[in-house]
Amino acid sequence: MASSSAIMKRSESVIDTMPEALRESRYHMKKCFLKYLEKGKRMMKLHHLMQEMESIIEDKDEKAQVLEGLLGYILCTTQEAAIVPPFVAFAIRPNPGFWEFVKVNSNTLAVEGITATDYLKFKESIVDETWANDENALELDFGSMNFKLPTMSLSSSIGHGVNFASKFITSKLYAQSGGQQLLVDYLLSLNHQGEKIMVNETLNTVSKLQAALIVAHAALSSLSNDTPYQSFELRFQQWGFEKGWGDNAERVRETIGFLLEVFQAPDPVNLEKFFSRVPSIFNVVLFSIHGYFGQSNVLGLPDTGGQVVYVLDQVVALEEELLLRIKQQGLSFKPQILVVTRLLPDAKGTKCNQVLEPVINTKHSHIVRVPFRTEKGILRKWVSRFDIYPYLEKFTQDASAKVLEMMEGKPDLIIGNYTDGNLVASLMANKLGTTLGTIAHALEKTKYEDSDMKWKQLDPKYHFSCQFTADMIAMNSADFIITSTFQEIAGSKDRPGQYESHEAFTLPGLYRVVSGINVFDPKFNIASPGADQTVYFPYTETQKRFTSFQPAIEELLFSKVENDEHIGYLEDKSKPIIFSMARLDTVKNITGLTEWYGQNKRLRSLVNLVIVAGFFDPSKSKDREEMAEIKEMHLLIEKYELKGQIRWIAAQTDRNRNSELYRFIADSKGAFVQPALYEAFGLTVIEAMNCGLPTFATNQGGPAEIIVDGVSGFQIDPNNGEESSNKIADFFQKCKEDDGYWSRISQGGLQRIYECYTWKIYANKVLNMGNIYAFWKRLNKEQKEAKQRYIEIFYNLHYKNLVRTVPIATDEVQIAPVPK
Ligand code: UDP
Ligand code: LCN
Repeated sequence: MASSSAIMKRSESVIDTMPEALRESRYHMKKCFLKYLEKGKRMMKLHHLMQEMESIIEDKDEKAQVLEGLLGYILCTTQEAAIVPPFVAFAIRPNPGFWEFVKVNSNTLAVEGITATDYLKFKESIVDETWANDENALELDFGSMNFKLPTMSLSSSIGHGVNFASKFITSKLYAQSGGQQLLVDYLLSLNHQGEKIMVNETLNTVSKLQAALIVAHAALSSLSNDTPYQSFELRFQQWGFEKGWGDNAERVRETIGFLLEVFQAPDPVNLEKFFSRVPSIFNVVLFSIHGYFGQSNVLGLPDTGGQVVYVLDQVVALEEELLLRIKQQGLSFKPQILVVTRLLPDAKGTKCNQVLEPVINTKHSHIVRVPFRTEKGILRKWVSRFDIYPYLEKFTQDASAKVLEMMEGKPDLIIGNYTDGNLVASLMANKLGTTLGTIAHALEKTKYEDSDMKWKQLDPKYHFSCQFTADMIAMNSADFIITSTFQEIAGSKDRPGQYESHEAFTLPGLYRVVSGINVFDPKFNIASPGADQTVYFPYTETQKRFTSFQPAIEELLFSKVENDEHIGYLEDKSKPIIFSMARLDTVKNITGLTEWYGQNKRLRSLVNLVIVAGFFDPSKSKDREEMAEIKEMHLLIEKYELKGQIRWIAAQTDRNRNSELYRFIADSKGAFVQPALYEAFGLTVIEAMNCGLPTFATNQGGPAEIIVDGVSGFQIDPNNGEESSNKIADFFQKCKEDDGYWSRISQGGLQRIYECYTWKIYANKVLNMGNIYAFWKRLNKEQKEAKQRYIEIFYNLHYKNLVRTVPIATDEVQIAPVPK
């Protein structure tokens, strides 16, 4: 690691410090750069660069000196390098969101700063020299369309766009004469199906509105707080006010107070408070397209994981918050939320072939299913999310027509989920002029190493050319982007964020993105999901426990029978259990956890292992990755002779029973382990924590933000099994020695959840975003329109051609009518 003195010098840029750093150890560096060049053109990641450098310097002290110096620091912050003899071009990331590019001539060690464009050309020339040198190669520069928009500059502001937007809006209201009139005009435009809200044309100027507000505020101070709005509604109407300010005198007075403060002086805090009261959202459309999307029996089916859980819980939370807000606004309108998904005639025992389904635990929300249509009619069968692109444009048209019919008008807010949902949401929002929010859940680009450079190779299987293009379109169309964590946007110290990796990248032969998305864009907002607390509640709440599941859970865990639902058994039932549950994808690393357990005798002596994942017969899987993981699980159980200490249970679909399983494990004073190689967020982590189960979760991705290590759970390194399994063993050892330790961690987890990870917090934040960005969008209308035109050209001239390369699925069987 670099010493602090070296870091202190790093106030300068790399281009300033690198020449000196190379000079400091010129002899070794010359050798080192020659070694980098040895294998010719190629890409090198940080660990390769380090390995080769370390192999060059034989003397231990000298090695330490170099690594501790400035050069060590520069290398530590390097993400990758493109070797194009005689140059080595470095992509350096000193801090989240900050990148520098330099090229070093290996013969002279001369250093030159280069632009992102030039760096990308270096990369391209490794795989496609002609393209790299083509002066007319297509370059995308979405940043060039942000000609008037401000961006943030502090890393600590990333993901808090609403706060920044409020400041900027406030300054804009005061920057130009007539600025405040923009706000008055906005309020005048508010309505619900033609019915005016808040103000009418009587108060159409700042001075008229301000004067009326002052009078109203004074009049309200003589009324008791709980005086209903109806008792002064008439007087308010005479002054030019309409409903929407509040349901009683206190609330109306507060709302008016916030606005008066905003009119009096620039005041972002009161602006934010005021906007949280503005009734501008009643009808919301959510898109979650690829399926299976349903309310039962869908988890465990291909492509169907946490996103479905998230969206269903999201609807319940948004409806609850909308109902509360509408009541508090003194209005009596009914909100409406539609989740639009694909109708799957081949529903495989799910309800995914039903057109309309009320969302459980809501009053006014529905799932609406719209089929995929091709020239041959309705497509019956499931298609993978990677192959979904040919159906989306037609789907958008059909879905839009359905939504307009059901809502009897335009929605106030459209939110997309995942690439397919975000693209459709952006097309529809653009057509209707509706505010657009997008949610990635997981961006595929970072899941596969060099997926951009290797797109040609990967395209037949994954169609990344379509996916990355669709992602760029949606990200740039969105008025706001909701993320679950900071990491999702700008990563961590060592790892770029998922969005950050879209700042500059290249698909050689297709296009070069020189400015894709800026993580400092105020559209980014963190709103972390929660877990349904009527289902996932602490094991201590005995009155609420779903005790009827307990005999079945006893059987699931402890019977010695091996069948389609469980294999393996637990010899010593008195031991605590470490538990994991996930889809059996490679990235979830369930096999990794099984291996760590197999190899760690101490851990094995302390606890049993229970896994819920996949199923047991690889020949029944459609997915190559899953097949390999199933085989690997069987091999590991045999290799480490785990039977007697492991229970492997097939994927479970009943969330109530699953929640009781988490609590059952908590009763055994066990723990939950989430060992993923990378996890975007990790709903299982917060489900377990909500149940009071101490949780060990991967330090790669979202969970590193959820858990404060040693306080609300533990972080483990999925790439260091020995260290991780010992950390788990240490915990159980300590629990034996310290009676209260287990409960302290359990409590710490619960506290963390209640403070940061609940659906109530989420819904409140998202609706505030909807309100603020609706106005923001109006303020930045010209710029938004210019960008949208750029996006439309890209969509029509490029994306559509890419979609044509994706094969269109056909059904072998005759098409049946779609059930009503
Ligand atoms: N899940 C489930 N049964 C299983 C595996 C997972 O019900 O066999 C649920 C789990 O409780 C969680 C979701 O599926 O609600 C998985 O979400 P997560 O964010 O952990 O991962 P994803 O599958 O989205 O990558
Ligand atoms: C997708 C993932 O990969 C998970 O990490 C998230 O928890 C899930 O979606 C819900 O956002």
